[in-house]
Amino acid sequence: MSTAFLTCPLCEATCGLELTIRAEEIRVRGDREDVFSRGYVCPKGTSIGALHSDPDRLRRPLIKRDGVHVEVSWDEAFAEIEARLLPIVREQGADAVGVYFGNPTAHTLAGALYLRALLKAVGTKNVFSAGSVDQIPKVFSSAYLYGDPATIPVPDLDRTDHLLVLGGNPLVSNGSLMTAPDMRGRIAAIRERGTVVVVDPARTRTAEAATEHIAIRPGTDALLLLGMLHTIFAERLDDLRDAAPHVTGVDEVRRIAADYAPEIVAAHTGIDAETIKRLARELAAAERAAVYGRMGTTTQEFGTLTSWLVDVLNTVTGNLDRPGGIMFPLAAAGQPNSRPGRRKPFRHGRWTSRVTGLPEIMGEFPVATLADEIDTPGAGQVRALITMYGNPCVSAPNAGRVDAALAGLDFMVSLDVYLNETTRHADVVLPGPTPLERGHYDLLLYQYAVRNIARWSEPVFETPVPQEWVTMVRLTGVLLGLGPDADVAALDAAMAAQVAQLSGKSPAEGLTGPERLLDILLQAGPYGLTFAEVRAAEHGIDLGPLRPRLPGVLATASGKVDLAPAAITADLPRLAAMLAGPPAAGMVLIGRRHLRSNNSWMHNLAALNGGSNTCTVHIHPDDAHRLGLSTGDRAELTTRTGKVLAPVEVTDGIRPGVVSLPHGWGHDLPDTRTAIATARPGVNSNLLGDDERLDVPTGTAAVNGIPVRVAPA
Ligand SMILES: Nc1nc2c(c(=O)[nH]1)N[C@H]1C(S)=C(S)[C@@H](COP(=O)(O)OP(=O)(O)OC[C@H]3O[C@@H](n4cnc5c(=O)[nH]c(N)nc54)[C@H](O)[C@@H]3O)O[C@H]1N2
Ligand SMILES: Nc1nc2c(c(=O)[nH]1)N[C@H]1C(S)=C(S)[C@@H](COP(=O)(O)OP(=O)(O)OC[C@H]3O[C@@H](n4cnc5c(=O)[nH]c(N)nc54)[C@H](O)[C@@H]3O)O[C@H]1N2
Ligand code: SF4
Ligand SMILES: [Mo]
Repeated sequence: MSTAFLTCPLCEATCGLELTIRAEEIRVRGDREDVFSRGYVCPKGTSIGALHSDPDRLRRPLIKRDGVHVEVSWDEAFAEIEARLLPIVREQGADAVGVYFGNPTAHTLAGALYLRALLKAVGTKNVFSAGSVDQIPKVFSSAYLYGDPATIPVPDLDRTDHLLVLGGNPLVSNGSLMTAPDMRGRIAAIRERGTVVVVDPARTRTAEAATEHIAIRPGTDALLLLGMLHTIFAERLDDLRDAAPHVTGVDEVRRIAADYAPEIVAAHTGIDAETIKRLARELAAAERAAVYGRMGTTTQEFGTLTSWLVDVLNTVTGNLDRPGGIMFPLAAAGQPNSRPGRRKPFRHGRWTSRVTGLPEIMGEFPVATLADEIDTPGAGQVRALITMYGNPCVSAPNAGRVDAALAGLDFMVSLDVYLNETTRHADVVLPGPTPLERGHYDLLLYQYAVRNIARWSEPVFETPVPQEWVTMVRLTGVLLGLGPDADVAALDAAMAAQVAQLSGKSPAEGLTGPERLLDILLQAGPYGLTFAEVRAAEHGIDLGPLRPRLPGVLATASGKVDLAPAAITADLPRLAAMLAGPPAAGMVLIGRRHLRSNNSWMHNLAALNGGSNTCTVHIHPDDAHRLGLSTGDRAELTTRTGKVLAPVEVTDGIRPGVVSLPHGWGHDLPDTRTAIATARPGVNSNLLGDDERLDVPTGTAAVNGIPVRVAPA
């Protein structure tokens, strides 16, 4: 029997796990000595052994021959990629190759450290990621407020007395853009000190644990927040406190809010004016308050405006960069805003997408336009695709169209561990190690942690497949024209030498790969740690509570927080037009998550796919009665792009006029290899997702608030 400690890479909470390994059996519990998670674990974390042992998991590369995926050697796989991908680049140019990377990229060191070099080697403008069905509006608004897309303040959960959550369900999701294990415990602690208010069309678990739940009409959060701002200015409750010298644009925000009196926005939001005023007064009165918005505020039609207004409210109530308010974490490694020296202010739209003219943001186009780029002939048409750690056939809007587009490609290669809805289209599939077979450090997520933390976790088992960074470097070599057997060690060493030179730090002898890069980044980081020190602390290193970082954290041209950037306020007329029209009638569709799901890819574990984790339509009793639907009936949901049939669950946990359907299901497609998921497939909610309903400034898909027709099947 042996014991091992591991950072769970399955969501943003970064819990420490303790593994007990006896022969073939792996038992998992929370690591009670973890400096951050202190023993907390969720059902996904405890399934990490089952994930490691899943018989459906790919352990050899696959090539599609005559429509059937067969196992091949790594050399054959890379020879095939070279033979089929390079001619496309040569004949049609680099833009003919698209790249899509998905969510787990952010949860692995390979993704965090080796993706950029690969994208550079491809040299294509057609880069897409799951970010554009997720957090990009928050990234964008932060980039213009603070100057850098990675500079996103997080609620200082452990010291706040008043938390206002909009469109987030951290008790189920375990938190996002807010790395904070044990949200249940943290929310309970806030309630002991003060108040938690949840604004959500659904009465989620988080809403149930809160002091108050406000059931807003989807897509109207920007109006609610403007109504609150209006009250704060009208009643002279605004006070920036210590942030005041570092902020410009307050007067413009005041002018903007003047048009949005609570009485004017009430009908659209479904929240009465007195409640809006009370929410504003309570926020302003709290000594330490934080407003936090997540998926429901970003993946909706006004994602950018809403994300921006969340921070505006925090700022004018004196809660920016203040203990108990929203604060900027100081990560130990790899955080752009802790690098010394002047950084260039953020810009977007340096180029636009070929078919829909959408602006690039951080070198990416919205995934909502991926199918356009594949389907539309002409110079620069995407004819080959590289996907890694992603399942756009399930996760992207108008998924049916994405699926058809991928089927029509000339060549596709996927780095993935399952043969699923997306990778079934790949000509070559390259698997990677399990979370138990690779070293891990949460380079990205610690940049959003509610406490400053560093924790390394050592691989528990040897891997039967190459480490993913090795596969990525080898693929990079192919694209650089070095052939299928490029010297991975030499390429890696060259990369490390470059990073070392830029930072003036030298890695310890004997390290290679991500460990070597991490060593350099840690040494160059604000705490001057070394990889050896972090590795030695198997329960992590606590670097303390968040500390004020203004103005040094800023990279805007003015050197101040730009509270009313034109790139954002330019979208206000669209909101005003919505407000000028009548409050929306008709039903709308939103999404939901379950504690035992992880987007589209963990339904193949029996312990997670079952019980209350069901793919059903939640509908309010009033709507169900009107439509003649009861629990267990099947409903037909129809939108502009598609139609699905799913069982109904009548519940007063959802607002009238709104139905919810979880995403990540629809596992009944042919040619996949996920037996357990396929046996209980659910339906793909993104067949209903509209690739034309976007948050306009960023092109992020509004997967929430989709007009839908509901009828008995
Ligand atoms: N309607 C609707 N759509 C949504 C959402 C929603 O709320 N509603 N949520 C959106 C959000 S927030 C996100 S982040 C996206 C997610 O969108 P995606 O990232 O496209 O989808 P995932 O389901 O996370 O797929 C992850 C893929 O990575 C693979 N994988 C897992 N571990 C590894 C590994 O170690 N190595 C490799 N190579 N592959 C691995 C899995 O097999 C799977 O194919 O979905 C978005 N889509
Ligand atoms: N168990 C589990 N955990 C996960 C994931 C998972 O799939 N399963 N996915 C991970 C990923 S990739 C992410 S990005 C995070 C997401 O983390 P969260 O954002 O915390 O999770 P969601 O459940 O998407 O919460 C969005 C909430 O917004 C509400 N909502 C929808 N439309 C609106 C609106 O217009 N206004 C308001 N105010 N609310 C609205 C929904 O009802 C829902 O409760 O979770 C992560 N953690
Ligand atoms: S909350 Fe997230 S990090 Fe923690 S055990 Fe669950 S999946 Fe893993
Ligand atoms: Mo996400």
